[in-house]
Amino acid sequence: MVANLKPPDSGPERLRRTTRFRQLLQSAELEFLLEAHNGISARIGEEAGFRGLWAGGLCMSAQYGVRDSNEASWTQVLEMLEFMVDATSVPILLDGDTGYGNFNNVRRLVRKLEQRGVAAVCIEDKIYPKTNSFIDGEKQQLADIDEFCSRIKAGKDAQRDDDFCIITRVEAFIAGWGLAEALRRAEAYHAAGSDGILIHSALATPKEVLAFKREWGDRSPVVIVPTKYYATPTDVFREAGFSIAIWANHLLRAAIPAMQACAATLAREQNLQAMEDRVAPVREIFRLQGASELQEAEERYLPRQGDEARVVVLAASRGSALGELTATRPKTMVEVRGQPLLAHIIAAYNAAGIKRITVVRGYLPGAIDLPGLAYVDNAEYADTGELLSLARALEADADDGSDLYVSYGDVIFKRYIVDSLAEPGDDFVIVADTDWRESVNRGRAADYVSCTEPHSRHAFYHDIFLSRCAEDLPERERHGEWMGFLRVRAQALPRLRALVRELAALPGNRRAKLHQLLTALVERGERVRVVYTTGHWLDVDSLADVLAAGSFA
Ligand code: SPV
Ligand code: MG
Repeated sequence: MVANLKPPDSGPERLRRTTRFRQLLQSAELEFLLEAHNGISARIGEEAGFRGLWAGGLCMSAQYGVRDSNEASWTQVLEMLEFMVDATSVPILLDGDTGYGNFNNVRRLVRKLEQRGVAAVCIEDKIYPKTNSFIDGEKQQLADIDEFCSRIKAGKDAQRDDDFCIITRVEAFIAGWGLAEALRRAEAYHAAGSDGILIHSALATPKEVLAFKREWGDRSPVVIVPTKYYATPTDVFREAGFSIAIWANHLLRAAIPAMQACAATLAREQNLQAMEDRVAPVREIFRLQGASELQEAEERYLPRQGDEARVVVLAASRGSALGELTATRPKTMVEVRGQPLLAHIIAAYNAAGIKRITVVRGYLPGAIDLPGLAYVDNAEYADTGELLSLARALEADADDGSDLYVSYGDVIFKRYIVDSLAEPGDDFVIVADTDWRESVNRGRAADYVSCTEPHSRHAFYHDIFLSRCAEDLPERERHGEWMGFLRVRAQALPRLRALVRELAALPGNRRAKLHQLLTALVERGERVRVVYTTGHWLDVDSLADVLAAGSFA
């Protein structure tokens, strides 16, 4: 709420709030102020089209849960005003009660209000601590005229901005005095420098305020608060020539029955459903707070480098070799040690601090329903390969601001594998298992890698890069088995995207596997860093693998 508005008084196109309040006060039209008592109500009032707001003592006290008898301190009022000013761009007239003391308190108040961007203050001719005008008004004691005039004069002398306004409120009618006393006081306050008179009345008709206005004429602007004479048509005020009418308590009064009904319903029903369509959606709160501006600002100010990495898990295939086990779910949802393979994969990434995970589904997509994941569907999974699944995932998420991990949905692994992928600074990193003969012994298909150097104790000190990755690599060229993990640095993602798009568009590549992508990267001159490791992963291809995984995990 605060930050999504420009500083309201800045820029040549905007007049100061004080100036705009003075214009409202002095305009020939009848203007309106709406009550607001905190940041969000002020925001709502401005959005509705009000060109000024009334920070009323009654409602400001009430929102603190105290009485309108100066129980909230003047600095507590000031604190709330600061939020209201930040939340809005329209001028705010503070109901400053009696000025919270004598002339000295008023001049300090005026200085503080100017500093906080409050456009004007209204002070009433009673004694501190005041009581609300509608509670035993006739018993209320009015201030001595001369003493009250000293508050006005001190306030006017204290203001730095010529347009800051001090409205003086005549409580003569409230306290049971007649028109003559009201006029006598108004005249004295006018002479002391008051910018306008607020004439208050507790009658159900506008009789008193109309009589006052008739006698007062246009000596200075006259403000009214028609709370009690609300049935009066607004044209009556207009024709009488009042300057401003204040709707002094209506936002809070509207909120009270709504809150009471909500509280009673929830207490009774012990269930949220009964209320959901009668309360504002949470996103409406966010909107009023200006949450979107903060998101934009984060884009602008927060460094991108540390952005959280994300993972694409390729899990479209059924895994027919697992037979009955995949009759009702895809391979990635087959359980080992009481949890689907996918849950083990997620846990490994989560343990490395990575939680943005997208799963590409194909076979029985509805069966992959773990919470907290994003999903992309490859409807053509039955006759396409992993390259096409990766292409779908990259199309679905255009974010190139963070590193990307590509992982298979049927490969489980010890958590340190993610860390070893994360460590090198290279654009492309893969992990290769030096124990590749194990795959040969088990007679399963594997993606073999040929690298710039085989694994050895010396190789520990060297950077090793991929030369080629293929299933049919001659034995003498094999240095390891690719385990199915690829990490791509954010800065290299546009290049990966372009290559995947290009390869996926070739009709002959519909069933292409990821090892083809790795080899293509190398052929394009990309350096694919290889990290050698031994074991600690399992490619679940067969029932025997499922059993082995049971003990692995
Ligand atoms: C207020 O809104 O706090 C006012 C107006 O001062 S009234 O409650 O009518 O006194
Ligand atoms: Mg008040």
